[in-house]
Amino acid sequence: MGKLHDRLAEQAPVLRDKIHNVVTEHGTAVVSEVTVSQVFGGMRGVKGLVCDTSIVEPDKGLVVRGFPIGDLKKRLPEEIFYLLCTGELPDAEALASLQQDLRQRAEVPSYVWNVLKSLPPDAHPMAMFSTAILSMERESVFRKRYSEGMHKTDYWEPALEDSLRLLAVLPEVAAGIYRIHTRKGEPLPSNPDLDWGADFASMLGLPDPTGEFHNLIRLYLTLHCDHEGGNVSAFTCHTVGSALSDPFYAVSAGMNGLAGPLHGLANQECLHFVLEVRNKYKGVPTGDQLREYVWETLNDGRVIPGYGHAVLRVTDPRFTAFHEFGDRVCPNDEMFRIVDRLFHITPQVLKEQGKVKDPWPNVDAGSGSLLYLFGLTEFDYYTVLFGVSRALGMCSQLVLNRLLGTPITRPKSVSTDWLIKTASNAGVTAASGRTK
Ligand code: CMX
Repeated sequence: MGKLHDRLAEQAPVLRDKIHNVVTEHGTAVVSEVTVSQVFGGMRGVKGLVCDTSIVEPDKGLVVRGFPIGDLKKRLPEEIFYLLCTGELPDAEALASLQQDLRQRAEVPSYVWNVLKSLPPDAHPMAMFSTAILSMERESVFRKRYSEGMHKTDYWEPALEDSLRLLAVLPEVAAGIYRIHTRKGEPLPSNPDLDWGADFASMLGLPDPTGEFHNLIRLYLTLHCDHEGGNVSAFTCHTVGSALSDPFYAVSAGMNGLAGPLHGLANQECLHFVLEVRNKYKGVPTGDQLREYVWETLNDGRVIPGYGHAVLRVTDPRFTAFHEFGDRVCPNDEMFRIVDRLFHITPQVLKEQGKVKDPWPNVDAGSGSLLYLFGLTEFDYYTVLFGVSRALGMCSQLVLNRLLGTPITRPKSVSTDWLIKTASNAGVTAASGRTK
């Protein structure tokens, strides 16, 4: 393995010492407390997990290893993987070495295609994607080395090997799923002369006379790479990996969480909304029409897809990056103009309504319309694109956790009766949150 491996090997003792020292010196310090509402509320805001690859700041958005995501939008996804793993952007030599590592591992085993083609024709692309990843578990070097009795401090090396193997094949597998699912033809072979994102775009087989579709896919893969550790897919992958299940098991599990409508599936809803607007007004509505439509949607008790966020309180910088792309490449496209007009009107309406904590657009508000423009019109495939990108984050988190010797995840669950009793004994009424 190349320079990424060597850099991680250099960093390993320093990182382990850092964790050892903080636990030794401050092991009993309290960093978070948990209320009854949080216990019943999906553990929102409970600080009980470590993730060093990225953080989500309410007023800044995604920050990858200290870099706001907006500053990384011109970087290749491979560079982002190196950054996620090491905290450093690779120089030209390290990038070339990582790309070489990926190329050497890029052959998709033939059984993966047999498995995919044997699934029912109406299998969801995310079910195909997760199944393909799981079917490759037999390739795991981690499992083989573990059964041979590898030392604990070595876990990260085969975890990195498995991650590189998985990331190397994902573009071809995901593009093949697109072609099988949409019946566009046989999967197309990988081109070793292309970078990871461009190769993926090219294997989808859509026309790209200007090269901008390649740029869009690279951008998409970079922007969706990671979103700290507590989101459903990252946390699932983390938990499965903590049992020392290898990266094929863990990433496949993470993808099953990403497939949910409250997580990775939301992007297709946004495109649906924009299409609804276009169909209703037979093109781009005026500002007044759109304002009226947004109000109607809210008054019907529906949400405006692509707006609001659990953590963010500003326009998502990933939306800004897609918006800039649209401004440059397709400013006159009807769908993009609707997205743009919604951006100018929706936050004001949501503020007037006064319910949402975050009236600003999130990452999903514009990406689907851009994909649609380039002929990627099959909504149900969009989460697979998201998954290819998010595998960068999942794999980097797995490698770091094995490197740090992170133990098996095992929070304590309690019964409802125990909570009621404990909260009452503490003199707190769950309803008022005030001390009696
Ligand atoms: N349109 C209308 N109402 C909205 C809204 C929106 N876009 N976003 C939030 N609200 C409503 C909520 O439904 C809630 O209403 P009730 O009090 O009646 O239940 C109220 O505003 C307060 O919600 P919140 O605290 O601001 O938002 P949450 O943290 O509960 O939910 C999210 C966050 C993203 C699920 C929500 O904003 C939403 O449903 N947005 C639309 C769907 C969407 O774009 N999802 C993609 C998210 C992308 C990502 O997570 O990365």
